[in-house]
Amino acid sequence: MKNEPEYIKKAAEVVPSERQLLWQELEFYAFVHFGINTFTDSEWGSGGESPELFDPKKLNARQWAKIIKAAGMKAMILTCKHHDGFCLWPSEYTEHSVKNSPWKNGKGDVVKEAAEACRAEGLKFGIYLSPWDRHELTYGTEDYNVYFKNQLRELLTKYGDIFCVWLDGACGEGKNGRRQEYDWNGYVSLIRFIQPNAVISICGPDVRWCGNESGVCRRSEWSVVPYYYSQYELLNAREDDKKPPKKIDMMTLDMGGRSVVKKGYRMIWYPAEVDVSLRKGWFYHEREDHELKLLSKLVDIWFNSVGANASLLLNLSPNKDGLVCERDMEALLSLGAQLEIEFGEDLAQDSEMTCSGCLDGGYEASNVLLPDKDKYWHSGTGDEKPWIMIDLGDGYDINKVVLCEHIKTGQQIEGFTLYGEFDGKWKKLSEGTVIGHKRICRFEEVRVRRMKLVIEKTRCFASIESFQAY
Ligand code: FUL
Repeated sequence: MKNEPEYIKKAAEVVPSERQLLWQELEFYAFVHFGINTFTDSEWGSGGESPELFDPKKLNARQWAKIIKAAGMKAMILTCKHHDGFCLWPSEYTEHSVKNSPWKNGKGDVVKEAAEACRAEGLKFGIYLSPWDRHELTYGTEDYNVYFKNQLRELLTKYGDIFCVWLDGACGEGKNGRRQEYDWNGYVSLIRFIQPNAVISICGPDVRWCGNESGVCRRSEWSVVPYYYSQYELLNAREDDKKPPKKIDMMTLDMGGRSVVKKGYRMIWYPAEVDVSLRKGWFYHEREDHELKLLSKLVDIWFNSVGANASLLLNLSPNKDGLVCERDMEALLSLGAQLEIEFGEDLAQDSEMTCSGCLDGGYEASNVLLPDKDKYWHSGTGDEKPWIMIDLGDGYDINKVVLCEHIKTGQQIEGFTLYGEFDGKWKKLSEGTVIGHKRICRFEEVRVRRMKLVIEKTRCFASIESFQAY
């Protein structure tokens, strides 16, 4: 029996909610930054822009959705209202919206078009609603909370299923700016009540910001982290002396390792999301037409997030016409094509699996080859270094192994080594720390028949839900 301290056992018992599990499956989805900034060529609008400026004559949300799908993404999150307060839907609660724009004679609704396009393409749809609002006069008073909840209610009731509500922690009011006491609990209750399956990201309890906007996550991206991280952005969004204490740092490298768990904090399931833009900025600017990320960079970002126990939120910036321009489209389609090539055929499918041992009652090693998410290998709790071995039946050229932990039973694995057998000797192919929802091990292509995954360190037991080889 593994003899671990109580704090480790407790951390190992933390599991995701049903909505987090559903979200986790998406892995790769799109942000769409579109709004008044698209027409003023800015990133942060002042709130003083005239709705008359908004006129995306060729707007085609179906084009966005088709590109998103072809790039391999599973959902779209639209900036329904950015910091400038301009609403992409005809909100009842403000005049600052599409209803006072020349686009479709004020009869248009971008949120509706985007939500419908997503459904037509089989994508999930999510909303970004900026808490910080530079236009709304009630901002800074209790009335703003009423306003914000009214808007949330509109968005959560009129556009079908919403998979995510993305609440941004940014605020640029500065020292002498307006201060808003946000009713976070009220927002959460409302969202839970209307759309219980929606995750609330960033300023919310379900999905954590990875800490940067450059597309990198940690070597050990723990999904189980101290509760206080879920409060960081809430405090940050106020922009005043109640800013988060310096010692809470969203950029810290170790968010959930043993040295953190040891301190006895309350731990929660709070997995990471990497948000990054295809372009330099979030909104479209012609001057940035030459600053798109290269395919190799995008592929790296994908592997280093989706393949490192984080999800990837990649941003598209439709232009003034309301279209994703040609070069952005090409970049995204190439990414989709590249991912298809990388994951053409899972060579592990018909293999034979053996292991160091397993828990009785249907937890054998061969489960890792079954698509059923509830079938997995469970090492039992007695083994210090459990292992699982795959025999592909013949030698195959392989450069990637995909590993998934059964996160429904918590995140347990702290370290692993992957070996390949060459002339009867085991050679290291890859090693790593956490596995979590997904870990993709990439290595120089080798011809190999047998591979062995050794779990070097785990909290209570080891579980593997899926083992794939490409
Ligand atoms: C930030 C915002 O200030 C940016 O404009 C953008 O929306 C990004 C995704 O989040 O906090």
